[in-house]
Amino acid sequence: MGRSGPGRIIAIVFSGAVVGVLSYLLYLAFADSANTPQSTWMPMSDNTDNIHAVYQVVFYLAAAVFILILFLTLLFTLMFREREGAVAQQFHGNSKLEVLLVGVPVLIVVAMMVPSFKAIAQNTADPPKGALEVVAIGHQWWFEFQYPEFGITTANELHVPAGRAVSVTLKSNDVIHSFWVPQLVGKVDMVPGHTNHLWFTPDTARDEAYLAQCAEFCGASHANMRFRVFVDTEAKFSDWTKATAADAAKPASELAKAGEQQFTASGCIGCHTVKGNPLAQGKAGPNLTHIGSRTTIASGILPNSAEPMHKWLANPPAVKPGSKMPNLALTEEQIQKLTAYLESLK
Ligand code: HEC
Ligand SMILES: [Cu+2]
Repeated sequence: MGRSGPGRIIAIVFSGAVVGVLSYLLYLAFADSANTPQSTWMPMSDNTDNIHAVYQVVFYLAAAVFILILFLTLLFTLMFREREGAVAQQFHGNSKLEVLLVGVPVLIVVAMMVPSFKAIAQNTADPPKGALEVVAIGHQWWFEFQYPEFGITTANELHVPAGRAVSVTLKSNDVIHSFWVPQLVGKVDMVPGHTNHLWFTPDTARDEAYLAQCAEFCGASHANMRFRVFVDTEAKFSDWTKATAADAAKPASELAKAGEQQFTASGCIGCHTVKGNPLAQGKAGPNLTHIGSRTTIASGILPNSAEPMHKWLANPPAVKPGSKMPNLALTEEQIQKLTAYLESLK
């Protein structure tokens, strides 16, 4: 192929086709991941909208650079190769090209920098007045959530109202964790002895929870340290705060009553709080006052029903490696009582 005439056209078409097919295959490989529950391509709050605005600029610029460089590399390899009647060509000291090669990357960097600074300023600004205050505390390997305004302490399932800003104070009880709800708010670390802040305003209420997880390696069960965020309507959120601030329901069935006694006898009270039960004031584990109303247990890794609860109580570290809740060697009968009691804590 020559540097002019039909040879050049063949080289252009061939390079274009190869790069086109390659780009399309890459697109196919990743396109579907945009529709997964933890994809950042579906921002659902002001905070993630701001991040996504930057992400799109960076992504599409990077895609354009990738495609162009790939195309030119292939094209020049074909056009300027060594073959009969032609030597491989090298260029030196082309000042126009050099200005272009410095100028274009500078423009690209500026194009990414401007929206980045804008998003950083937006997301680190003070939260709007009247924001809902939440304190989130990272523990190995679960999340504690406190709502000072309502006197609520709960774990692993955060409820927030749609359309109202939520201001989260982040702390850690042990090592560094990171708070991340891909569709609602970007990562911010939870650092022991230091307080961080973030805020976001969820767009709309929906029944399905937003999946979230610790985003900073924090030990054996880091990957099992998940949580859920429920974005409720104002009315639903208000019902939830009332129900959750209340004392635990009194166990009704005989089995559940026996479970309440077992809860004391087995020493669960030393690590867990059940509001309304003066004996159960422990703080080392999650507050279990309304554990029966939650959708999941053990920081979102098991659904909340009798069978998984049974499995958890039988041997927590087997479900969650390294779990700070020890295997208490409970008998089958004790587990059944405890499960009935815990599931009754609505
Ligand atoms: C030494 C302290 C300790 C004792 C004793 C203890 N737990 Fe726990 N428990 C924890 C910790 C810590 C967790 C959080 C584990 C995790 O998710 O990694 C936990 C988690 C749980 C959970 C899941 C909570 C949630 O938010 O999903 C339940 C239910 C539970 N414990 C019940 C019990 C019962 C019943 C007993 C008594 C038989 C008991 N625990 C004894 C520390 C303890
Ligand atoms: Cu972690």
